[in-house]
Amino acid sequence: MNIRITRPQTALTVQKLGGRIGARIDGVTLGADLGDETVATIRAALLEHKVVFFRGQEHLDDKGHIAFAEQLGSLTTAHPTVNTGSARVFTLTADKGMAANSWHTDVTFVDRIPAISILRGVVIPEYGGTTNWANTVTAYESLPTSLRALVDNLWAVHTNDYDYGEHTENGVVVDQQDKQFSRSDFVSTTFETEHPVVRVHPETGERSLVLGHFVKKFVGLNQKESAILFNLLQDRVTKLENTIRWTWQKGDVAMWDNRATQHYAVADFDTQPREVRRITVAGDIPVGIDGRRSIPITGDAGSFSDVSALVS
Ligand SMILES: O=C(O)CCC(=O)C(=O)O
Ligand SMILES: [Fe+2]
Repeated sequence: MNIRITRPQTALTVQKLGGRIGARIDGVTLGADLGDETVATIRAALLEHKVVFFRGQEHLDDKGHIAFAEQLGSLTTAHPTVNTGSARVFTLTADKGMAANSWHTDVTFVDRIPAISILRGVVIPEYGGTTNWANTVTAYESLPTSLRALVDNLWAVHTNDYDYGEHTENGVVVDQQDKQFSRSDFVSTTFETEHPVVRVHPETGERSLVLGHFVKKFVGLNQKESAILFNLLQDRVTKLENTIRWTWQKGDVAMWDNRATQHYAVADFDTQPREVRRITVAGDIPVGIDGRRSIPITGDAGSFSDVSALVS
């Protein structure tokens, strides 16, 4: 039976889970019509903690998931290139142990990087299949001044047509889950975008590192130099103290600020089935410290995400 909870959700609590990232929000039943105050509290917790987790949301179906997400902003389509059978829902299913097991920020190959990703655990394996998030704001803030000076004026080219083998131990295609869609689907339209390596967050004003596995190279550096610098900076992002690891239960919802985090799904659940579904809230085009916005080089992401209402 589907019970519509209409009680006022006053008992909402935010429990910090890690020193640099992560909080659990209790006392809220996600869905439509949460009310301005509840939505504002959730948004504030997200901006502060970068990823927030909700347990016990088994009642949520795609419709309720979408209705919840719409209260946080306008939605993107499911994905710029991959069709998983729904206009809005990006479904990731696996039973061969595949996962997005490489550190990334979602969809950075387009200019309009999504603002918020909201992921719901639908089928959860008995063991393994955790997801990790890293805080890209604290990663920037903890850089020594010498490295800050280096990255403050640096730009990077991001693409969906990168060398997947470089980022995984066995060449498994990242973001290609099981047999659902192939690498050729994923790169059916090639996107390339130049982003500042340091972006200024549109809501908090915080500076964060924009890196992750879609980075192809740094502007002005060759491949070898790019790889060395990428690894150096990326290691700062993924330092364990800068991360949080979530062990999923069915009905959990994880929501992350995609402008301030990277994430990594651990491919250690053998052949157990795993299914998670994502709804994505549109984001604006990143702005660097000097006020310059990211530049699309190849591909038009207009149909993925409409930024006309977001860009000032
Ligand atoms: O499977 C997961 O836990 C995360 C997958 C992922 O990278 C995403 O939903 O953006
Ligand atoms: Fe992702």
